[in-house]
Amino acid sequence: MKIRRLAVAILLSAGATGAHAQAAAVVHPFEAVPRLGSAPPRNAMMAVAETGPMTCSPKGRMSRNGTIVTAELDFVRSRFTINNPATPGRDDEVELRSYGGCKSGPLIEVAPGDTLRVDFNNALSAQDPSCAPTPPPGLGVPPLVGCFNTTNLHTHGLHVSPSGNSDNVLLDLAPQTRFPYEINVPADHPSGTFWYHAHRHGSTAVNVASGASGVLIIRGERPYTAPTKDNPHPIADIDTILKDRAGRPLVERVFLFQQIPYACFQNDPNKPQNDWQKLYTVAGLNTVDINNNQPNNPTNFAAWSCPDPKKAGAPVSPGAVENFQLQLDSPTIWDTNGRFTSINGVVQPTITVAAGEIQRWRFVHAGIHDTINLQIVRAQPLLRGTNVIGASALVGNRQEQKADVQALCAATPRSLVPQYEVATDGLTRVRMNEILTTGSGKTQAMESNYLQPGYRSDILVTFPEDGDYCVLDQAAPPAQRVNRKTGQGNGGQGPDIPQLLAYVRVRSGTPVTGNLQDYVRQALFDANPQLPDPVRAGLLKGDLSPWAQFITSPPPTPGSQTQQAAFKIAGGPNGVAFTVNGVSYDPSVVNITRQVNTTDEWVLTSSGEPHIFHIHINPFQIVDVTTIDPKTNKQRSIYNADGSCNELAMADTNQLANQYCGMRGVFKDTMFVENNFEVKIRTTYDRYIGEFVLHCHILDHEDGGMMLNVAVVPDLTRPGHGLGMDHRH
Ligand SMILES: [Cu+2]
Repeated sequence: MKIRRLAVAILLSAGATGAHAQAAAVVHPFEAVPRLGSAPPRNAMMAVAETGPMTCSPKGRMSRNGTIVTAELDFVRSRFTINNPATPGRDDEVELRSYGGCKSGPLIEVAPGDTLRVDFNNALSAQDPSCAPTPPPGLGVPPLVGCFNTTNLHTHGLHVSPSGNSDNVLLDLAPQTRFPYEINVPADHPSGTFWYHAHRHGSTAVNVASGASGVLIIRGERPYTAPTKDNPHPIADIDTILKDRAGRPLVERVFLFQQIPYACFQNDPNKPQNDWQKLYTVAGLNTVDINNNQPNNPTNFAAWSCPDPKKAGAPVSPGAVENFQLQLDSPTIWDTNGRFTSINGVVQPTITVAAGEIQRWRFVHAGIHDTINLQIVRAQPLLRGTNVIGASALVGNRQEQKADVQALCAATPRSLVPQYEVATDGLTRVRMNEILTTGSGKTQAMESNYLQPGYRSDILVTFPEDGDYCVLDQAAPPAQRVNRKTGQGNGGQGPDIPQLLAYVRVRSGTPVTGNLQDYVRQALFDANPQLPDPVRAGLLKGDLSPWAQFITSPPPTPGSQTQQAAFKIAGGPNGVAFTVNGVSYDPSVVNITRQVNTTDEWVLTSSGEPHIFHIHINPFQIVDVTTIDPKTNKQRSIYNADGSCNELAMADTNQLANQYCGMRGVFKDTMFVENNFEVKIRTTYDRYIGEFVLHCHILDHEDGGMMLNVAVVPDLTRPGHGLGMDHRH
């Protein structure tokens, strides 16, 4: 094996000084997401401490008065550092828009029935060149994009009012403005993993790319109760059964995945406004726009760097996200810029777990553009007992780590550690979903936890024995990548090379010798003797339906019309147009009006390249996914009658299983829509009246116009839709 830039080489020369010692990799422990100076917990479940140090104390406090939780959230430009394996020992200084001044927004934790008041303070500067009638060219601002210091707050996945000062993304909160959000989380709200992020049209991508996101947990303690005639499916929280045999809640870890495309610029010190046009790369300054199509310019595809300001001989800005076109608006920029996905603000953190311990990991994909194919893999041993994974010590940028990651973290049916998914997009599943190897022979394929921007996934994970493990972002199959030079290709299904997201060191504990799935199911069974026998026995079969709030969507309301969301990047008068159903976003137009407390079927499609459907306020059930059957040239379901994937789904697979497998019947709020596939969903516009949006969750697409306004009204058949008059006329 070629060992280049491998930390083992450095470790073997331990004791060396000077350059070697400087280049030695640094171990970065897993950090918990930041917490605000905290409120006393409302219930015992909330007292579960997350493991891991917390190095940043965000500005602001969280307080509780009965069921009213108040969180101060400051949106500020602040300086901090992000570790970068390409320059081990010298962290990158960044200056980003963030919540509370930390790398990730603070954890907000409430219970069903709470009122969440967010005392939101947009502390960004009112001097905002991106908001000028003609923004400076260095900001690379296309039509519909700009006003990066204007913002708002979205509670992604919550079933709450979209209006007024609740989850209202039609607001523009100007810089230097305070705004009192009040979000009433109904008492019958599902518990689960949700998140919050900036969502003002035009600045969403820049804000979220800067790190303006945080985790929002709704923690429930409603125990299982038997069904009654009046209440055939009482609400119960999965939190109440995720315990160990001693009755203690499972240790949980929150993973906020961020993909911050910061770059360091050589700004002219004599200019009052920075120009954000000359970006440092390892191949020199990139002074051209990547979209200006100069494929022969090597700096277009070179990893970005942040030179040591003391040695650069020219100004070096802190890492920033300011130039929309150069930093965000390219289908391959995340593959080429060399930046790493961070977890709670840390690149390649090290997690330590005991063998046999079952933990609950809550994944939140808060990146703006790129898929994470999350796999957990047993690391290959190396060099007579020495193991770079054990040393948490890969150095170099992503391209430079490629060979080592491929060798050390090779995913095979034997090395893959299963993930037992209990909730998708925060919503407890009817059945536990085992993410593992599927099929056999020619159709054998390894699954991953396919995290698209906006997705959440709660898994139970356990490590069978001592050793070292990799948390990987697995590469997409070649046919499903974008060509990094031309930007052409199917795309959207993952990185071009695998990336190591985190190290896991498994030490001590009790090894698991038998089948892991049986072990996890048996552990839940053993931990919950209070349950009635048949319910408890269901745990041995992976049946989570007593704790799943949504089992099946009602059928479409008689007379309802099938709705559609068809995503397409089309040619337009100003170049490209980002469209849904043929139109780009117009804030003054309501595109779709539906009636409250009715159910519709929707058909979701993408053409040209994949997009990601997200609709606010109400979750939806995935009823079916179809694709063209080459034999008949007609759309046909990719699912067998039992919900497993048929040969149509497996047809284009040789490494990663089709990500739609395991999704039939699942409730979600964000859904990948692959070109050449049709996704059928059902949704009920439950309870809440008002205007909200659907959009592509590739956030530069959203800013570019891939969004529609949806209004839910009392009665479609009455004057003014039951509101007496139509205020738009
Ligand atoms: Cu899109």
